[in-house]
Amino acid sequence: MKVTKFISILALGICLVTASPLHPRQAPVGKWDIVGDSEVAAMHIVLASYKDIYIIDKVEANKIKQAKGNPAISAVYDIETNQVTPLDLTTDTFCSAGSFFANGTLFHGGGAESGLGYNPGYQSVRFITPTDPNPDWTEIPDGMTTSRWYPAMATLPNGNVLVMGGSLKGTGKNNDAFNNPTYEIWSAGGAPQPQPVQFPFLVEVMPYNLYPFVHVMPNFDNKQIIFVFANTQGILYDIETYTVISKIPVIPDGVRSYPLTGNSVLLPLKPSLNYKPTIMICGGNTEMEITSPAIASCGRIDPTEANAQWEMDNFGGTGRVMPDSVLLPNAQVLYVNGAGTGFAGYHRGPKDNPLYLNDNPTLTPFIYDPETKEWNTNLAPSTVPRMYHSVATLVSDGRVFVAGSNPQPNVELGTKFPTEYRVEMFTPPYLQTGLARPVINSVAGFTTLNTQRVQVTYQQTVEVKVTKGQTNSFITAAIIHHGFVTHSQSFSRKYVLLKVISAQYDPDNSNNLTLNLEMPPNPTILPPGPSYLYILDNGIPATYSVALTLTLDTT
Ligand SMILES: *[C@@H]1O[C@H](CO)[C@@H](O)[C@H](O)[C@H]1NC(C)=O
Ligand SMILES: *[C@@H]1O[C@H](CO)[C@@H](O)[C@H](O)[C@H]1NC(C)=O
Ligand SMILES: [Cu+2]
Repeated sequence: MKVTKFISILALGICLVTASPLHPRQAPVGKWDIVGDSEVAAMHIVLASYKDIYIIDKVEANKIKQAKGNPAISAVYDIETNQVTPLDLTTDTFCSAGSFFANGTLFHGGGAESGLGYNPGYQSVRFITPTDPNPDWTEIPDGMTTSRWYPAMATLPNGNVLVMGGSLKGTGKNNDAFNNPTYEIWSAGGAPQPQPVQFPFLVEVMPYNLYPFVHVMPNFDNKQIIFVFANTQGILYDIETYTVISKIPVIPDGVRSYPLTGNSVLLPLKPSLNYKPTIMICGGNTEMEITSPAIASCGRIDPTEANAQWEMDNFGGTGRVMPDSVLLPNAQVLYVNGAGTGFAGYHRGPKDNPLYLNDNPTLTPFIYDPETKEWNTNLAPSTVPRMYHSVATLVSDGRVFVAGSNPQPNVELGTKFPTEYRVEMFTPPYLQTGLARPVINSVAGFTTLNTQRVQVTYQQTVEVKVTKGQTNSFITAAIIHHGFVTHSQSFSRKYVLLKVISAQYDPDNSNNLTLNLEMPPNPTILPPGPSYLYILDNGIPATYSVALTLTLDTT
């Protein structure tokens, strides 16, 4: 009887959602607030807990100092208090990468030359465990046998971390002398030290192969298959057999990777589509010219399909280079930041008369609905230009943390495009409806949520108790693995919609529901390690998402 009631409400919910059209001529939606000061320029960020964001910069004279007295290049930003606490590092993290091991430790590697009391970071690997009582970095300065500046990373289904490409030295675009067309795989044991594996694809896509796009492909054969894309091309690659499975056709309209930086998203994976992986690559530029307009196109493709072809659209009608994308809890994609012209790099010329390589900041966010393929461009613009070295990530309360922008070799303030320390939160339209938000009361029996991560495993049915937000409830659930964000990339990021096995109103309180949710089928679909559970009522996310750890251990 309860179930019947729920199903009829569910039908109503669907009705409500599909009946609400876009109103392009109404007042813009979404809201920006400047909430704090990052103190350390936000070149790289990662969500470390429901409230902490780790910031990582390059060596430069940031506002705060680390314990031993030199400028901090890493810090914790607390989104509840907007307070910043420095973290200690000894090697330069300039243009590095990161991804979580299955055991919950963040693996971080690569960087650049020495300076301001820091050692070179080209071969460094670094570890930090957010669940430690006082998390801080440990480093192995010569951890990698080879130098990597601008590598990519991805957490593999077995919980190891793939480190892909990069160059041996800092460079605008890559060149043959600096190219490092190899990858290596770090295991959560750290030993034995991995040896680089040759990867000819990174030669074929020269010179635009830095920070290649890497996505782990869902499958049901327990295979470690990645999609790798750089410049204008991509391949499917089987890691265990060292085999190129297929080549994907050239994407139309121009170059999509550094320094003609575009953005790549693995769109939400859905059980109803058997986790079919659609990748969307947007923006970029055609040439390294300051006045060159950014590419106003996106291509969608499922690289696992035989004879896969790009399906193109106009990126909402505006060209962007260096766009940042955010997978929202409601399965839509938010695009923020970026420039209308130019490419990634520092300003040229004297400080008092600089020539910026990227200009015409794109201040208006766009929201893309992967299902309808529609763009909502009628959103409130930010007032803060954020171009080279800016970042964005979803946080647990459904808002979006936006920071950075630093087209400067060293900290520079009071100029047209300064080292930007202001932190903004973007409130997406789903938090502006005035309707109540659902509340997650317990997950797998735990009620003290977010004080510790709830451990779950693949395929497990997990009981979740929620208080619904609305009269005509339509409950959906998703898990998001927030990636490591830098240079318009979110390494390892995944969004997986969950199967709702059952939903029952509690007998004594018809505002409360008990849900049974099925966790994703396997670690090719969602990487093991830290993730966040989002519950939505009619597309409005719960007050907080819940920190989970997906474990490979089924005992
Ligand atoms: C996870 O593995 C890394 C790499 O070996 C290690 O440094 C770290 O201590 C481990 N973390 C936990 C929580 O066991
Ligand atoms: C039912 O909802 C109320 C109000 O949100 C909440 O305080 C309470 O914990 C819920 N009960 C259970 C068993 O989850
Ligand atoms: Cu950079």
